[in-house]
Amino acid sequence: MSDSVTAQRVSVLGLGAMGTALARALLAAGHEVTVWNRTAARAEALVAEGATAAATAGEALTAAELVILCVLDDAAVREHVEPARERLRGRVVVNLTTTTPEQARALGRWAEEGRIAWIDGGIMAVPSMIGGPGAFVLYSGVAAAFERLRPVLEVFGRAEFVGTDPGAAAMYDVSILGGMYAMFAAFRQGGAMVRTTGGSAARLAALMAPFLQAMTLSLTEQAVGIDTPERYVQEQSDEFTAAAIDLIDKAATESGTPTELFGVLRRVLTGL
Ligand code: FVH
Repeated sequence: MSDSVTAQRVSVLGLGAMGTALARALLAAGHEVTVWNRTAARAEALVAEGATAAATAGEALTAAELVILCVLDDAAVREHVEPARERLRGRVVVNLTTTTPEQARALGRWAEEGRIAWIDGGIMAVPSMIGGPGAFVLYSGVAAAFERLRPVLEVFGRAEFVGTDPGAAAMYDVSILGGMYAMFAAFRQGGAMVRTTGGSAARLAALMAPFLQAMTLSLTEQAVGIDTPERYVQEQSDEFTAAAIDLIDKAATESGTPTELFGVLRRVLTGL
């Protein structure tokens, strides 16, 4: 534990792959951790590492001022927090379960009515990255509670507060994931295309990765076009972009690979 961080009592509910990694990071940082999982056996390894197992979800929810939830989905969160609203009053609940922004907002409203400080989070990491340099977590909701507990939350990875709307973290989360899936779809398409010329997806990966990495630098510039379109001077015209996409579409047709991706790209990127 660093000198500036006081040991906190923290409860972690949900000990799947991610919840276990979160609890382990808290233990490693010297916090007093109570854990609970629906299937109790999953808590055993953490207990051997110093955690305390709660017998019920209700017990875990009231064992600490800071409660972290990392279960399957919104329904699983509600199943356990709804019966405990009175007992959660005055506590800080950080929900790291993936939900939609609207589900996060609804939980935020529910918590506010019960005087619970609710923070929603989106984990931008896989379990093995937790506590490492590449991990970051998006948070939104009650800012004062977040700032107070920031040193604890930073044990998971960089802590990025993105707004007081409880749905904000989930919205950034799904937007980032959307970017990832769009990239994967384009890579899959490209892999199929290069194979028709005797190439390989492995070679494409080696060539495409550094190029895409360089292209990500233009996202900040393109953000101006979305945030303040009136100030944006577009570097390439929509006609140029549409023609470039049409050419790729034609190459896909010639190679006998699917083309549906390119119609979507053309519409989204150029509106033409
Ligand atoms: N794993 C990842 O890479 C991603 C990274 C981004 C964020 N996600 C989200 O984190 C939530 C948990 O994910 P996980 O990886 O820990 O998931 P599992 O290993 O499948 O564990 C699921 C846990 O949820 C418990 N659970 C399911 N239903 C209920 C319920 N009705 N009541 C209480 N707990 C429930 C399950 O318990 P059990 O099956 O062991 O009894 C596990 O502890 C998730 O939102 C990801 O989207 C992870």
